[in-house]
Amino acid sequence: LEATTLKTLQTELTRFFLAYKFALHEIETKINILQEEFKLIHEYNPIEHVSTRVKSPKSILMKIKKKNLEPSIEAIRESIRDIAGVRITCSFVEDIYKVSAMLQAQHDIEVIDVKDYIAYPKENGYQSLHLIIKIPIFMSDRMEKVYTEIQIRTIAMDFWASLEHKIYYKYNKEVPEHIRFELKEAAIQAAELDRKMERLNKEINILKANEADSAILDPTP
Ligand code: 0O2
Repeated sequence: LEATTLKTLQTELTRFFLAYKFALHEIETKINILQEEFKLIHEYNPIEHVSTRVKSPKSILMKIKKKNLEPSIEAIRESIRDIAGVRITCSFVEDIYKVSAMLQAQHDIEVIDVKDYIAYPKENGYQSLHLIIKIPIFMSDRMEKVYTEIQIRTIAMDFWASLEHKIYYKYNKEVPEHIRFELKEAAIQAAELDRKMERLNKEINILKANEADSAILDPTP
């Protein structure tokens, strides 16, 4: 290959990955703003933590194979929509839908697809809400709309998904039937735990609201 061809390819690849990094910066800023403002207005933070990652070239190659894609930058850009990934861990299930609605309401975010694996968990028990979006990023000479996948889940869903991911890798995808069954059972238990914590939170909130009401009616300390 000619030196100039290689140089062009290098620039193209650098730009390719940078676009995803910039998209993640944009979304992180949006989430920080929502978090800060929500805390101020509602005295409550629905987000436990946020992480981002750009998919590794190796994982991109694996997806090209899996989807039988043409190995070109254009095909990858259009067909692999989770190269930029954001994971938002929320406190409660209802927070997931609140955060999702707040993001979807932003005009520069174009919602391409919503996969609700909470209402419809995957066969193995996986639960999360996935938003596939496009976000514009502005560079010195052009604007580009970049696909990003936002996964929103509770701590319990994240705990399950992280460990399930590890177990699958550890066993090289040859997981025996009883392990698959128990993993699914664990996912159901994680969902039960979520419902229990949400119920306890609601009960406490009612107690707090009643206390606040009686403090107004009876202002004596
Ligand atoms: P990684 O290592 O997290 O990047 P798509 O090709 O994306 O349109 P797909 O793969 O069916 O089709 O999309 P889906 O179901 O939205 O899943 C995308 C991502 O969700 C995965 O990315 C995982 O991060 C997560 N995910 C989906 N299903 C599972 C699951 O059963 N277990 C766990 N632990 N995570 C899951 P990657 O690229 O597979 O992996």
